[in-house]
Amino acid sequence: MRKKIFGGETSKTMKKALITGITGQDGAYLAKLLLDKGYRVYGTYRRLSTPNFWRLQYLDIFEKVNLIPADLIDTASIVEAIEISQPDELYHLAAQSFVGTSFEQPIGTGEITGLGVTRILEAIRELNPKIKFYQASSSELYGRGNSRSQNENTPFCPASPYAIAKLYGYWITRIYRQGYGIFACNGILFNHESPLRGLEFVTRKISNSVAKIALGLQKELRLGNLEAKRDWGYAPEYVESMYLMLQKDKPDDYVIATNETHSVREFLEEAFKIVNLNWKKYVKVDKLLYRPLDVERLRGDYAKAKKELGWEPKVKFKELVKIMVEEDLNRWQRWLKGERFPWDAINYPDEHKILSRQYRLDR
Ligand code: NDP
Ligand code: GDR
Repeated sequence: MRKKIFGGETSKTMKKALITGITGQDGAYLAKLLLDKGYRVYGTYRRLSTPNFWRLQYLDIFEKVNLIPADLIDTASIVEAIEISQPDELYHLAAQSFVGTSFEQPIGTGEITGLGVTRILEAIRELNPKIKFYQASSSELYGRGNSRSQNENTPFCPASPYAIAKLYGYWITRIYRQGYGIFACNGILFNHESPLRGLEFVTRKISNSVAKIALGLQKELRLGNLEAKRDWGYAPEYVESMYLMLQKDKPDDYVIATNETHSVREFLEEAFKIVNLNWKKYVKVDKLLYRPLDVERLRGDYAKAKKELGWEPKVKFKELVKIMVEEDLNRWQRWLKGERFPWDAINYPDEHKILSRQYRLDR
């Protein structure tokens, strides 16, 4: 057994949470939720040449969280993060989370998104098996299965290197729960979006582009498969389900979703409607943006979460699109007036500048 060390002064009653991936969309919203609940919040972040704390700054919680450098491929750094934070609850959100990139970096995705889970569970097992563990599982596990809607008993049929890495994470979580008695839960979350979503994901790519097109800053929007259907919910509500899972008496796995499904095409229509423009005039389908294999349709049945966690989605599809487009419009308007604030959009390169494996296959 390793020697345990204790982090900064905390009152005995104050709960402590460690969030891996605190710089990501869910990490930031979860940190805010837990701070509001009175937790002492620690979060791991990766050392980058330029800091990436804009989401924490955007939510005005940057000064309130405790940051620990750690990388999922470096076991020692994970052990260190747990030793420093001594958490009651560990929310494992860090991952290479973009399905498109997993086709470009299948091995790295396996290391980070798959094996990274075991590195954390092993550290918990060795340092303090009483730590409650949340694993960020995904609706991508269902992949290309053919059920009309998916619940906790639906068979998995992963369709990307990302999904198969998440499948490994899902099962290793169950194995540590059953084999070692660790309080470990899988939240099988369907797509959830927000103004803090990364710009490479289709919803935010659309909301950001619609805002720029409406303001005359962009001429066209290139997209891949418009027929893909997803069950899209609102991220701040989804992180609440993570917290609820770890407050139960027994660990279990839960689907978190809205039980609605909409296509990328519908998202486009709705988003352009908000700025009174006809999407057909601006959108081009680009086959380079198609994935080698895509998930066609997802719709999650969250009945178990409703019954056992009392969790339900409130923001549905149209409201979600509105929240995202209006926020991106507002940001670009503020930017044009000379206001400067923490924000990601100005740092992204145009997609046509990115040369990928698909680009080579196309030539
Ligand atoms: P993001 O991509 O926004 O955030 C991912 C986080 O992981 C970032 O903080 C990122 O750091 C960190 N990270 C990436 N690689 C490493 C690494 N090697 N070592 C340490 N940290 C790393 O994802 P989301 O917030 O949207 O998602 C959170 C989790 O939930 C992910 O595991 C995702 O796969 C899963 N998920 C997400 C869903 C969604 O719809 N959002 C649905 C279902 C599951 P950095 O900021 O430095 O890049
Ligand atoms: P997804 O999200 O793969 O479902 O994974 P994404 O928004 O990337 O894609 C959704 C669907 O839109 C289609 N699509 C495009 N996607 C992107 N990114 N860019 C495009 O230009 C484009 N055109 C069409 C895709 O082909 C796909 O069918 C997300 C991530 O958050 C995962 O981490 C998480 O596990 C799942 O949601 C649930």
